[in-house]
Amino acid sequence: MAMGRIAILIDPDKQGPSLSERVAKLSALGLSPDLILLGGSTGVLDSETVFDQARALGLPVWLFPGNEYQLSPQAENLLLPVLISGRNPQLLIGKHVEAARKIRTLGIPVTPMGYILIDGGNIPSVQKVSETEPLSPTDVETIVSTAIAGELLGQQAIYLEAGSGALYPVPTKVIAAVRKEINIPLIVGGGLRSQQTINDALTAGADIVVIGTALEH
Ligand code: 1GP
Repeated sequence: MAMGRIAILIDPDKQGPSLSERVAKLSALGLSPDLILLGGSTGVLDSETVFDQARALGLPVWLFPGNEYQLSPQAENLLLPVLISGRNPQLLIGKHVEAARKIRTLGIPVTPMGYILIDGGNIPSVQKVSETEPLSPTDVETIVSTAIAGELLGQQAIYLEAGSGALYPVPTKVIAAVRKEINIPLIVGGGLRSQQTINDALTAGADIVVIGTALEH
């Protein structure tokens, strides 16, 4: 299997199986998790259960917040997304200003992350909530240029997102093209459901693949 890390995404807005049940589902695909991502387009983090469950399994939890109500000082890291594929000023700087002091008081490491939404064949909640248009997966040039711009602007990771529940994951061709041009970690998620698609994303150059929906049902 290709090198890379597997992240289980837990959406605070959705009821779902326990973390150990998700780990068992993942293991049925022949995979084991390296970390937990906690966050979603909407919703509020109203329970600390995930942290307890993750700790019991020895897994770090990284926040991947869709809003300032999904923050917790208990996490090991905060991926601070900047929606660089879109042109909504609120998601480029506005929300960050609103949450800045709260984030600082958490006292946990922050990784600024260029977040690039790519059409996955349906309309995911991130598209509705962000009111931005995804990039076309065939427009590799724009996707790569967006990732490079993110790196030049100081982002410390790039997330290629097909959207939760995407019909089609980010094509391996896109992952490979971005990987070739950036020198920061590459995270890929959205629509990854099978061992094959997960391994393909890792082989194409993803450092971390994110699996949410496939382990929720
Ligand atoms: C969403 O990329 C993640 O941010 C996960 O997507 O739910 O389709 O696995 P899925």
